[in-house]
Amino acid sequence: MTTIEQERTVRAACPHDCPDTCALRVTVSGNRVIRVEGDPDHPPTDGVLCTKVARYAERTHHADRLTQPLRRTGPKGSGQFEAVSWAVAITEIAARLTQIAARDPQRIVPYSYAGTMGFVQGDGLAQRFFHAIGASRLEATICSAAGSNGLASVHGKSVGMAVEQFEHSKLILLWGTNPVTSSVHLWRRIQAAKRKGAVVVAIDPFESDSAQKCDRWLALRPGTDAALALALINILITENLLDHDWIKQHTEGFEALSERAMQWPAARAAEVCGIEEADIVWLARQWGTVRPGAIRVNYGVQRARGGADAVRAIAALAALTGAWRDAAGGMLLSSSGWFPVDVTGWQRPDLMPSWPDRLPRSVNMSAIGDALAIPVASTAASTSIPIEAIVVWNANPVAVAPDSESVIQGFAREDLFTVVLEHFQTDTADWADWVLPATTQMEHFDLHKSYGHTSLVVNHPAIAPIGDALPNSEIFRRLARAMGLTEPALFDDDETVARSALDWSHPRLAGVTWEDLLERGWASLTMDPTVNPLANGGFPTASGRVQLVDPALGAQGRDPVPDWQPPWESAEVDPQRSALYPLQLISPPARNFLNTTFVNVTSIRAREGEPECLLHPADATQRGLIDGTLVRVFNDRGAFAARLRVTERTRPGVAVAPSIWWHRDAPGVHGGPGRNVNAVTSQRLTEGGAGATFYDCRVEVEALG
Ligand SMILES: Nc1nc2c(c(=O)[nH]1)N[C@H]1C(S)=C(S)[C@@H](COP(=O)(O)OP(=O)(O)OC[C@H]3O[C@@H](n4cnc5c(=O)[nH]c(N)nc54)[C@H](O)[C@@H]3O)O[C@H]1N2
Ligand SMILES: Nc1nc2c(c(=O)[nH]1)N[C@H]1C(S)=C(S)[C@@H](COP(=O)(O)OP(=O)(O)OC[C@H]3O[C@@H](n4cnc5c(=O)[nH]c(N)nc54)[C@H](O)[C@@H]3O)O[C@H]1N2
Ligand code: SF4
Ligand SMILES: [Mo]
Repeated sequence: MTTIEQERTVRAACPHDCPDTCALRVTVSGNRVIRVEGDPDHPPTDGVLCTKVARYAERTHHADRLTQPLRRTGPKGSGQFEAVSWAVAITEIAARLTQIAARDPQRIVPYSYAGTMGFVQGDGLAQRFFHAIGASRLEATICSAAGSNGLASVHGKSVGMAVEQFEHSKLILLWGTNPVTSSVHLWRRIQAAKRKGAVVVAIDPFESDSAQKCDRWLALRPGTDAALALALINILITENLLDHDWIKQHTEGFEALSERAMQWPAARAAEVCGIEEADIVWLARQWGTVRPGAIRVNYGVQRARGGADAVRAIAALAALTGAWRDAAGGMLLSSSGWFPVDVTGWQRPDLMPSWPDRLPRSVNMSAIGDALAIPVASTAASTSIPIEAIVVWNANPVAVAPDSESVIQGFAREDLFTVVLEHFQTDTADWADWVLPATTQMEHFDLHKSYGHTSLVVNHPAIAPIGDALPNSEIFRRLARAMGLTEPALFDDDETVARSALDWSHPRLAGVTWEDLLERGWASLTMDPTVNPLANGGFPTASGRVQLVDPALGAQGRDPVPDWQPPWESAEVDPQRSALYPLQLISPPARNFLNTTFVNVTSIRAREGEPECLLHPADATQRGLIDGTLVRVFNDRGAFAARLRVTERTRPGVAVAPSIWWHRDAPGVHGGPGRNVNAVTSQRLTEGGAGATFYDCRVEVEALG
């Protein structure tokens, strides 16, 4: 007999690494997700979702979901595993970690990023666990480190204008960002502004889906944004398009910045950026005269050596014209600094053995290939403690970290103990000793902040776990117990962890109660979105002013005044490499994927087609290549195969490979295994923030014969 299950609706949050952090309504029947929709009452979501998450049922109930703990049976990387019970898995993993910790707990490295951005299933209990055992710390630099570092220099923290205000701006600069792809709700506001006559300018080497819809597209060379910003400042100064009053009251360092900008006449920047001098002058006059003016700068500008300084120079533009005076003026990189997060209560760094005096070493996740290169038998000094165990959750380093060949070599080490918590058998899970099935957002509780808006969003579980999957939080509780740890904070339940993440006495949470939040599913911080909170300064810097110059950088051996630093892989820094590999390669997010998430969802992947490499007609002709050819994109680090697209959407000298495909989805090169774009990217780090330099990468392209 079949019974018709009653449908119910559950309030949830999108867990993904996307500034929009949508509030979701999930329709469930029995233990099946039927539909996922945007919450019409949550202003930033406004009832709309991207195509990816609108298809969340397909991902949740995918036939390939991992449903049981798996123990490796074949050689590393062979993909041979056997299913075992949770009891066996936890006991054996705990025993091995205990053994390694007895030698030196710093030999254990946690590796996680933004598979889910929730306070509970992200870095909550997991960090407490690793802190308590004294494991190495992870420097979370793979995405936004350079930009955050630059922004902290200028603004003190990641604060900026309200996303709601963009629809009232008259001039919008989309600087290194493609919101049609990566922030669809912001794009809707920009469209509204356009309908009211706003001028929208894309500053991007690639004519992205957003750039195509802008009034102007300035196709600068990758990694030259600071040069452009300094030239704009130069013109603002020489043509006196400054807000002297605002500068005087709310900034510091104007003199030194002016001196620097005088070294950047438009002609010099035009040469460095590879754009027309007249376009620079036009843009400076627009920025200096049109109000309200808003800059949406995003992470595309900070994936090259000088990314932090690019953000600093761009942020200075907003200050110099007093753009902040207007509600719809200023700039936005990330809004996450508005949330009163209590990191100590949430992640409990005090559980580290000698906190706060001597902390365990930290490993930069953007150079994990190099970090894994040291074998356990190494006798080198303590600066190079070998990694003997790596525990991965919410991340897919084998596919997303730069310089894949070195990352894979590291994960292939026989003496490395690897545990991967996952939904699917990813490129990383392939190299694991243990694969543990984790619940998805549809199956666990969480609480989210956002880096694009200013409300908290709750995630209630919509269905029971698929198979034997467990939430990350529960897996770390069980490991802690099996390792004999007794600290009560390691066993807090999910709601307690969520509540611990915020400072509830903070004025921005005044009036927000936990009960309301649970019931409604979201709560806005108490900030008036019609008022620019930074109109009268009050930046979270030591002086409350915008720091056009950051004296503290001197002590770190960096220039206190922002300047352009040529990319690592440029003719200025490395002429030999630039001659061998004449093309700059960027690999921005593909519209239908979210990093490597969703690549294995059939209907979504069908929309992306196959791995592609875009080249300008001049570059294609020079190499005798035609559209549709299968090409090999390569340098001395590695190679990947892709379908060539010849198009004027990229500028001469720049190859574009929309990303991030799984390695296994790409055709192999010359009989080798499939590789994605990270086969060619480098482990060099940015000057500020020690971030990844994915778009600071030189390659050559040839037909895959
Ligand atoms: N659909 C989708 N959405 C996503 C993601 C995804 O993978 N897919 N990823 C999410 C994540 S993790 C992040 S961090 C954000 C990223 O969000 P954004 O940083 O806004 O990323 P994109 O939207 O790709 O925009 C980056 C743009 O920068 C351009 N660019 C590359 N190099 C340079 C440069 O040197 N200077 C300038 N001015 N532009 C440059 C690229 O061509 C691209 O169009 O998006 C999030 N949202
Ligand atoms: N070439 C190139 N490389 C890049 C970038 C680029 O632009 N170009 N972008 C970089 C950027 S901005 C980022 S942020 C990184 C992204 O790197 P990652 O954060 O590693 O992102 P994903 O590839 O989406 O992998 C997240 C994984 O977490 C898993 N996951 C999701 N939710 C859960 C959960 O609740 N529990 C567990 N256990 N697992 C979960 C998903 O199944 C997925 O496999 O990639 C970087 N790499
Ligand atoms: S990925 Fe972004 S736009 Fe899509 S549902 Fe999630 S938060 Fe919203
Ligand atoms: Mo990211």
